[in-house]
Amino acid sequence: MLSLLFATNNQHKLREVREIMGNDFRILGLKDINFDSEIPETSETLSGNAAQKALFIYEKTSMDCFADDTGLEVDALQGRPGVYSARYAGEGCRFDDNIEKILRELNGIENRKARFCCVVCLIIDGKEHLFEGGVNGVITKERKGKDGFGYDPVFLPDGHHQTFAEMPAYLKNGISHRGRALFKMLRFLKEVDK
Ligand code: ITT
Repeated sequence: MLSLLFATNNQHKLREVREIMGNDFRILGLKDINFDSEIPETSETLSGNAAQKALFIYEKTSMDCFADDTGLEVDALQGRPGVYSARYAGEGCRFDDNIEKILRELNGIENRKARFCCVVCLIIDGKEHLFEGGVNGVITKERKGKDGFGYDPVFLPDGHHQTFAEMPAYLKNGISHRGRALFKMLRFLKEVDK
C-alpha cells in the first residue's frame, strides 16, 4: 500500500483527506512522524503555497507527500480573502473573527457569490504535480451548522440547501474544492500504479 505524508497542521483537513482518499492509501499526518515545526507559507498564490508546503516537508523527510492550499474568493470583495483566508481578520485572530469580518463586509450587499478554490501539490518520486478543485456557492447571511471547519458555516454550495457545516462529511467531500482536487490526484495515482 502506498504511504503518503500530508503536509498540514490543520487536523480538520487531515480527517477530510483520509475520508476522501479511502482505504487504498495510507495517509500519514505530521504528528505520525513527530514533526511539529511551522511550515512556511509565503507565496501570493494557492499553487505557490501548496508547492512551498509540500517541498518544505519533502526536503525535511524525503517522503512522498502532498499539501493543500485553499482560499475562499468572494466576488463582491474582489476575490478576497483568497490566499489570505487563514488570517483575514489579522495575525493571531480567532477563526470566528474571519467569518465575522466577511459577514460585516457583505452586510447589505446582495451579490453574495463566492467559491472555494483548492490546489494540491503532490511530490512523488521527487517530482511535483499540481491538482486543482473548486466549488461555487454563496455566503449566507448568518452561520448555519456545527460540522466542518473554517468558513463552512457560512458557505452554501450551489444546488444545495445546507451549508458545508450542516451537511454530512461524505456530502461535503463529494462536492468540495478539496474533494475535487483529490479525486484528480487519486486518478493520477491509479494511472501511475498501472
Ligand atoms: P495548512 O496550511 O497547515 O494546511 P491552514 O488551515 O493554514 O492549514 P490553508 O492556508 O489552506 O490551511 O487554509 C486557509 C483557510 O481557509 C484556513 O484558515 C481554513 O480554516 C479555511 N479553509 C480551508 N479549507 C476549508 C474548507 O474545506 N472549509 C472551510 N474553510 C476552509
